[in-house]
Amino acid sequence: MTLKIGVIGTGAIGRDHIRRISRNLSGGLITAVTDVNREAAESAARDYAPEARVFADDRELLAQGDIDAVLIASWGPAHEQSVLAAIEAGKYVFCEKPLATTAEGCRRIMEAEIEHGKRLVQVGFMRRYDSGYVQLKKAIDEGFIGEPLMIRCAHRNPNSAPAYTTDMAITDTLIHEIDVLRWLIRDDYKSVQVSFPRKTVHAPDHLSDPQVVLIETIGGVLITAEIFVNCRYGYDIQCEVVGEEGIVKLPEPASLTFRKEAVRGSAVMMDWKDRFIEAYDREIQDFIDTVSAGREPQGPTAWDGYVAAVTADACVRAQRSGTREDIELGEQPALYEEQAMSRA
Ligand code: NAI
Ligand code: ISE
Repeated sequence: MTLKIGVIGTGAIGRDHIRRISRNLSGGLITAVTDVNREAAESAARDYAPEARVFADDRELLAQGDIDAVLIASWGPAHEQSVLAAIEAGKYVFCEKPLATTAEGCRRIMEAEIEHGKRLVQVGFMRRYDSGYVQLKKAIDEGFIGEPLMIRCAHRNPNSAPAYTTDMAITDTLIHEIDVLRWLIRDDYKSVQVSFPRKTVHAPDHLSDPQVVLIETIGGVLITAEIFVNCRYGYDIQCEVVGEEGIVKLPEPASLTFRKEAVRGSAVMMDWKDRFIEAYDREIQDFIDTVSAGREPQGPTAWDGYVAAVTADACVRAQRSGTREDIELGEQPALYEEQAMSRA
């Protein structure tokens, strides 16, 4: 079966997902697109999905589009409304992070899914599909380093967009670590604290950059996560897990090594789109294959989106308070239990 997909939001990543579904992946066909910027939707359809009809908005797309599933890649604040409308229409949903910009919004989505009676939603936390993180997880699950004790990680971007703010370092950027680390060590978070080292001259006035987040898990693992979005030199994702018997480290992405003019080196990627290209392909292929077979999506769930939102909220509070902030998740609904911490 070919899965007919409607795309809501055709900016940078929406357009890229349309390209990958049309050109690289199998089993999916983009039949409908919409964007508040109609020209963006028309151009994405023209370039990569000539069969797609362009709709005025998400409601019209859901009501009139010939679709089995939607892929939501609009601005974060618009996600909740589109996800809820898609669930109401009984469509499968692949939603880019964040699932919603508030924990309450994520709760409303879980309630709608529970009411519907089965999981329809997969959240775009693609790092769970990255082969490096998958290797890390396998080593940890097999006890290769014994019990994990500490994690050190870094999320660095060469530069930030003018509208990027201090709390976006958490809600837009650290959110990937927030999701992937709890999946990696099958543990949830207890508290967070944020510290601000000396600010780089390359950050705009309104942005505190870099930041260091200290996260404690319920099991007692201590995580230090650096976010540095004007590091200049590249897009660099680091993760090292220290265990009782040894350490494991996220592999560096494959890159040509060279020796030239008395230098031995290798290039550092500059763009997140390239660094996680395989992971984006895999997560969306998995979504297409699973829901085409009539099964519930097996990637990150609405509960995972909710946990990320609650944790991000605590980090933003910690940025402001300068003290430790506790994390309270409440009970995990039964609908999400069997999948807890699994995939991929
Ligand atoms: P963007 O700003 O390039 O594109 C967003 C698009 O959504 C724009 O074309 C805008 O006109 C459209 N839009 C806004 N509200 C809308 C609505 N109500 N209905 C339809 N279209 C609407 O942003 P970008 O970088 O493509 O990010 C989109 C989403 O994807 C964000 O939530 C972002 O956090 C996420 N993202 C995820 C990444 C990942 O690594 N998984 C990487 C980059 C972005
Ligand atoms: C962006 O929104 C993403 O999701 C990228 O994966 C991330 O690395 C970047 O820092 C975010 O701004």
